[in-house]
Amino acid sequence: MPSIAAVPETVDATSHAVATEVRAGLTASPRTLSPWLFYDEAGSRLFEAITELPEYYLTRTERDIFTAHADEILWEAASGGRQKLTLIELGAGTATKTGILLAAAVRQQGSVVYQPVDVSESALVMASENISANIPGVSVRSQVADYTTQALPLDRLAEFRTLALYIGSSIGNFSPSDAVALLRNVRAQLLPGDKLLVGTDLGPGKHKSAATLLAAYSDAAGTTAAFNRNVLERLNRELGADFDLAAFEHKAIWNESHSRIEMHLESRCRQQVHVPANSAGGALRLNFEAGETIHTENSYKFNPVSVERLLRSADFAISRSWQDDQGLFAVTLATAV
Ligand code: AVJ
Repeated sequence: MPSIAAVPETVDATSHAVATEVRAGLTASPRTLSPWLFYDEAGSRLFEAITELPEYYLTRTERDIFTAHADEILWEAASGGRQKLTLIELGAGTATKTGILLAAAVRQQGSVVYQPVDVSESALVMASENISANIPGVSVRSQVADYTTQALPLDRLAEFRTLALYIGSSIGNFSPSDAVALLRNVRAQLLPGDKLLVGTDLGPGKHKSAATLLAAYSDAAGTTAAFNRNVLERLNRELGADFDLAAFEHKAIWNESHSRIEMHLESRCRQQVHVPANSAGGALRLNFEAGETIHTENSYKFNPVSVERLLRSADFAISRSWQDDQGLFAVTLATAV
């Protein structure tokens, strides 16, 4: 999948990837930075804080859907309890919500093998400790890998079907064409009859306003603003750039025609920013106009039709989907065809 920027895995590869990404993105017009750049140590902590904000309904709503329907989801995934499942999770992180599904899998089949995949080894250590300590019957086999570009380290056991989890609205960071490419990569490694569970944030609807959506990305406490600006701090720290953080404003925009929230950093004034020479090339002098933005993230929002279209394009058929009462978030179970 060449269109998806690879997430680097080692320290050296990381700094080179950051340098390359930043050079390409900041000299482009309009200027962009990839969302994976958010997640250094400080950024990962800020994201955890975002998931607990009153305005950021995504994480707790998905957790509530799992709490209400985990047994049903696992039963359906096992084709009415007829199959035994192995769970693999793409971009598992610390796997805080996954425990609810794993506990249901243990109730259903006595024990379960869980394979979390993530680029962050430290997140996987936390996931593994957390799950092993709290849910007897789960055997965790974590794997450090980049699911967007690499083969999934599937540990296939005879007689077991795979249930792949791609939750948390992670798919929302990808453009529609990259999302299809990513899901096709997953599908290519599954067998017909294997299952995929996807968590998607929903666009405005009967109970959900664009204001609710926007507030989740422009919270009153300023945590999302700090998360957004942290990317500049990262470039100062890792590349020796001289971004003045106070000179960039956090902006969240609802882009209706693309059905996505966009995050930008808007230059408050005309200014010049310097990035010293590095492994990716010579020194950069970047001239920002007042009001010019760096586009740092897209977070796509779905509806039942667009989720179905996406999954079908990647050769999955929808089995069933679950939503919260307010129609904020959807969890969709699909079958590899
Ligand atoms: C981790 C991609 C699901 O898009 O809601 C949160 C990231 N950005 N607040 C999202 C994010 C700003 C988040 N995802």
